[in-house]
Amino acid sequence: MTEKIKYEEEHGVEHNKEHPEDHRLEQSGTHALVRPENKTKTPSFYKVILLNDDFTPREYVVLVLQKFFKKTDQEATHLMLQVHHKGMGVAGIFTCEIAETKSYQVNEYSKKHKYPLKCVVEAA
Ligand code: TYC
Repeated sequence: MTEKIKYEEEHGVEHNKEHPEDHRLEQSGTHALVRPENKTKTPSFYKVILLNDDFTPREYVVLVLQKFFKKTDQEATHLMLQVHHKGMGVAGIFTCEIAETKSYQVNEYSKKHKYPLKCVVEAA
């Protein structure tokens, strides 16, 4: 598989049969470029954004980033400080359902611990 086709598949770009590379591949018969009539929607991605506040302890934010976003101690500390200084930061990029779930889990977990830490979801 060529880099062009790999890129197209990963980014949900339709192959252009008029393009010499795609045309050649189709003719060679080594790649099936069959597309369903009802085009399947490629998943869109969503950012889970962590917001700064003045009350949530730094250590708790680091813990949340490790627990829900599988960050290492170093990554979590770096991101927490970035959020602390800039006001917000991207904790991760996921498909819609996973992004909403992560955000909900973090917000609920923080409510339970009585901290105002908040996550929001935004299209990537
Ligand atoms: N600003 C907080 C403090 O000084 C730390 C903090 C960092 C809070 C990141 C939230 O998303 C956040 N304790």
